Amino acid sequence: MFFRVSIIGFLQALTVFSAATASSLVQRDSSCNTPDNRACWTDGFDITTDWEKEVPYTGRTVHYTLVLEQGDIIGPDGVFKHDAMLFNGSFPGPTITADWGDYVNVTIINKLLYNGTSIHWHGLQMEDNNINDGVGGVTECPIPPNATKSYLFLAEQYGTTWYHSHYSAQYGNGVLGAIVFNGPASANYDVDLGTFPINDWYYESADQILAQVQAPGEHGGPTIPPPPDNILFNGTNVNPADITMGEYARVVLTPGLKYRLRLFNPSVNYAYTFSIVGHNFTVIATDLVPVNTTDPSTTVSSLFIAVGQRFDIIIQGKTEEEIASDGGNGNYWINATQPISGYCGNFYGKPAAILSYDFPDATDELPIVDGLVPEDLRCEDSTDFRPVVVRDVPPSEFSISEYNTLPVHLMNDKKQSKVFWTIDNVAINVSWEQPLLEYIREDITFWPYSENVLEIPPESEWSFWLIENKSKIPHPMHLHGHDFVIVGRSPAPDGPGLSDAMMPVRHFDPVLDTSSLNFTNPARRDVTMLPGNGWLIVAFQNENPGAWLFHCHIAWHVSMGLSVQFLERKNEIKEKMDLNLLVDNCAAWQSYIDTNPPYQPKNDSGV
Ligand SMILES: [Cu+2]
Repeated sequence: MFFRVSIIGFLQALTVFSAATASSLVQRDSSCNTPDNRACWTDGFDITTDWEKEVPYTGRTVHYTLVLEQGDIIGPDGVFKHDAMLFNGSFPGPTITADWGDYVNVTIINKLLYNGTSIHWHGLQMEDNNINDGVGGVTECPIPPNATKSYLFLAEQYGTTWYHSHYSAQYGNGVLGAIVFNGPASANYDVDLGTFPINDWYYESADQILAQVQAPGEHGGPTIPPPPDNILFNGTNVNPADITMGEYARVVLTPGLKYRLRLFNPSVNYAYTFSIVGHNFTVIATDLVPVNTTDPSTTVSSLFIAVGQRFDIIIQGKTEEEIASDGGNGNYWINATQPISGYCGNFYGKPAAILSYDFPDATDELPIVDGLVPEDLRCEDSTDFRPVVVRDVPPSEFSISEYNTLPVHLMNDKKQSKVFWTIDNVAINVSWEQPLLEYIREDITFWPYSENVLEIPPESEWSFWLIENKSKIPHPMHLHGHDFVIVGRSPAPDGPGLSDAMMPVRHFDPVLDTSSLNFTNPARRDVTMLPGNGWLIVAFQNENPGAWLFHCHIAWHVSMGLSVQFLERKNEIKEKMDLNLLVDNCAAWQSYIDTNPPYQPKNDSGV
């Protein structure tokens, strides 16, 4: 269910997206990728294929055009939202769908009134294609108002992900949508229910909230971000103050069938534990990484979903007899509850949607059974999932030094009266006019300290990073251009994190902690939690030339500086991609700001 809105005072965008329909070069056998054989894809390609080595090129390009407009709207719960920014007038924006091995061409038309934009394709590897990563001030200059930019990339991976603005905290105004790349799956299912985003929703604009959060709070500490005004499930929910306004999202199942649901968390701040009353479910992919379902631990009753993460799950629909024996009315609550510490999103209440069965005795009443409160997962995503395509990490290459240790601090700058998050002792602050790739294009090898660039040592095959959190607030860390493997993490605090005493400070101790690290096919994905007062070690292969952000995905935190730029295989960037493609857009951006427009100046890190 997509929520379509009318932008008050502005013309509704024309919906002009179109998907190509030409047949694939790679023909699929009719017995392949059926409900009983989802592991199969095309001749020679299946769930065991390592897409980093082989991709089933289809020779097809799928085209989308997304028009980004701005205005005040009446939101899905009936309440005015200030300065929403939406693709083609909908929240979430249109889902971009392609097959594994297709090329995807997305044209962005910026109709915002006084903001540039840059659109990032979250989780896509962008092999040798850093210039299409869509980060303003890193891989491109922003797209100025009334300008157009086309992004072109390969569906090298398959599964569920999303696209969003990477221009300050702009995606918090609604600048996001889902991406589905069809491919094989590690468990069978009958029906693909499609994407199901669950995210925080605010009546104020992201810019209004960011200004509050950047200002020091009481006693010089950070200002606690405001709680969300609502939590949307697939773009809708009832109004928490008056449930006659808006409507619950409903997922409708036929008894006995198996369903795939593609969960993702496009919040700016809110992380949650997802559960469905009376139902367990099986995880088949963590971000864009298919996971082995033969291990019983992949079937769970609840899942912690950090900001930016995706989980593809299989739900076995109950039989009519099972529904009857549950004593309910065939409707079950879908919950997105919060760890009670309040450290990974401000407390909201009991946001919910409804899973309903379509059968003769079905009613459209609300669920009767409240169900048990799911276990408090303490702001930590599970690292128990094992990728189908095994990637072992050579322990012989592992070492920790000052160079690859990245402390994360909260910093109160009294002179500026602003709070920052630093990583490696710098709060990143990029230049929209001079992205890092422009330095590379011009062969300039020095840049401001505030760019927070870390060069990957060119001789290393694997790159290891220890992130040490010097605050109680956990951070969902996201890497561009790679999936990282999670080599280790400080154990979850014993208590639910209600008091400081339950949040001991844990440093990585090479003598004591090295034995707890996992080098054998560790969990692999593109977002994972850095525990409060704890540490995280991730690793990735040094093989994708470019400038790749590694940042906290809480929109407020990355705006306040919590990001580095990994500069990888610097000397190969110019030979792998045409950096002259930067020039026209940077000239357009420069001439836009030179005209002294009614332009909203940069007031944060820029990313
Ligand atoms: Cu953060």
